[in-house]
Amino acid sequence: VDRSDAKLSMAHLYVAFGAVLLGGIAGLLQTLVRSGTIVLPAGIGYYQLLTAHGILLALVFTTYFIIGFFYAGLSRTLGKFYDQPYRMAWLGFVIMTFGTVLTTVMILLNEGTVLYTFYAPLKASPLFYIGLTFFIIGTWLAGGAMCHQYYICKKVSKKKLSPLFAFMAVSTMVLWFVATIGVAASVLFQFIPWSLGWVDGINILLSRTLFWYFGHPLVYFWLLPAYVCWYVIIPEIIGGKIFSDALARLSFVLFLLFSIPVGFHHQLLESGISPFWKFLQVVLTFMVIVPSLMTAFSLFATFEISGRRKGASSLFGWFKKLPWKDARFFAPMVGMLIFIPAGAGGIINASNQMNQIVHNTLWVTGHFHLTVASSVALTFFGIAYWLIPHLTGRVLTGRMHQLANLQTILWAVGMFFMSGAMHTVGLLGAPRRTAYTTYQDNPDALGWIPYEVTMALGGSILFIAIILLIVILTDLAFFAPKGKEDFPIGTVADQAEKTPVILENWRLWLTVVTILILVAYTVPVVHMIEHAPPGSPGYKFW
Ligand code: HAS
Repeated sequence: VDRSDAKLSMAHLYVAFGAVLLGGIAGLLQTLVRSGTIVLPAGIGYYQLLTAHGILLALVFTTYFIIGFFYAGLSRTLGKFYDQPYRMAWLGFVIMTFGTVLTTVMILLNEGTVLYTFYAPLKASPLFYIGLTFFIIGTWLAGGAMCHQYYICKKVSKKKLSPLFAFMAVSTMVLWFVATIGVAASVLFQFIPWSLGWVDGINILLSRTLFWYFGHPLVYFWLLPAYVCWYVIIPEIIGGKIFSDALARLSFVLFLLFSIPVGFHHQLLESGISPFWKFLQVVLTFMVIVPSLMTAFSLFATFEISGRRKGASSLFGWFKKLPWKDARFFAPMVGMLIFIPAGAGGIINASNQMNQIVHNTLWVTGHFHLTVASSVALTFFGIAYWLIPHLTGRVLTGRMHQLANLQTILWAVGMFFMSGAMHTVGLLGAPRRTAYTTYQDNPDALGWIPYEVTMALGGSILFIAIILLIVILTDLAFFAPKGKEDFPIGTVADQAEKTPVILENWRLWLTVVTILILVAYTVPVVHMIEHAPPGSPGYKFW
């Protein structure tokens, strides 16, 4: 990666891992409060910590990491950034960071205690929403910079297909553009005027719908960069080949098409949306499972083929040929393994009848700690172990491989206790997003406490893992021996079929996604606007 592009990428990674540390502290405290282990000093509230934890980890860490990783990967596969996109990228960084600081300060001042979903009628200071607006504008500039770079390079090279990494990064950012339209509309036209007192009500159902129009593709915005690593980088690390370029691209196209018109699966218990539209979006949710199954198939194929090339002959002999001691492989691999039960949990959530049992319970919190906080986070850590030394001109030594593997094990063990207890106690009815309470010593609620203590135990192990992570990454950025760490990019297997050019036809895919969104959302949204009950608190449009 070019040196100036490396600086750009590193700036994002510093903010990302700074957010991990702060968000991790908030997470540890909140799990101790929830189990009744400690009482917070100085008037700090449980929900304030929960908001900080959610925003710093689910939004700030992920977004900065993804953008930093993509800049580095684009520089590696397309070449040094041209001047204009480069300047746009830095401007995006400044605007995003201004928004992040503003929103975080509001949360710390207890002026933005509205959780990461900022559901109305919870109301924050206008500055909280203005900070979020700057954050989103900054990400649009980042996405714009990547698309611009991609466009110029494609024009210069005159090739119909771009490198797989670049295609995947651009598809992820296109997904982000389409998804953020919903949240931007809600923040600009509903929350800011309402929090400034310009209007005295807000259409709650519409605001939640616009949030989930964004909120579900948001989870694939987190997942797809992990898939970039699994598809493009892992094959090179294990000494194998990418199973199929066409299959990988098709799975990204399917994510673009099906991840947006499915937000209602977060609102299955929300009144005011007709069962027909919920049904339609549940069907589309089952469509968005397909590209993950394709990914699982492709990964197993890559592992098996490479293992057999190395001499494995028995049915599962290839398993032993994988480089288990290599931290660049081990962390993402543990993430992949965790994604098997995590994905199964998602399918349970998406099934209408089962959703009635798990919705708003700690089960859902358990689900997203396995998906985003394990499969995705571990993959991002695995990337950071080679990306940071690559960008700072240092090397990942054997000792650091061992420490990084210990970090992965600690993370998996902590998450086993925390997420396992969350899933179980969720099925026993424990609600999510609740501070410590025994509900006046209700026997059911008293029965939840041992699980909450187990969650706190898992949370404490995870916190130790975060400290270890920060130690490793600080070493890799500033103290590790100087040298050249590789940026692994896989090559496609010789027997893979030729990639059809149609897979990179953006006009076509954007038209299809627009149609799907219009079909899934137009009628219910019009209904929400027309039938907002007059006079109910908070039910005034805009
Ligand atoms: Fe989810 C709620 C449905 C995936 C994140 N989800 C959430 C929330 C978050 C979240 C944050 O339908 C809570 C939001 C809130 O605050 O309220 N989710 C799904 C479905 C999937 C899914 C169907 N979720 C994710 C991912 C996330 C994420 C990914 C983050 C990154 N989710 C739901 C629903 C709700 C929900 C409902 C609402 C619940 C409610 O009522 O509130 C699917 O995409 C999952 C498909 C995945 C698979 C797994 C494929 C496995 C692979 C690994 C292969 C492993 C290999 C290794 C090859 C089918 C690819 C083998 C190697 C060897 C050596 C053996």
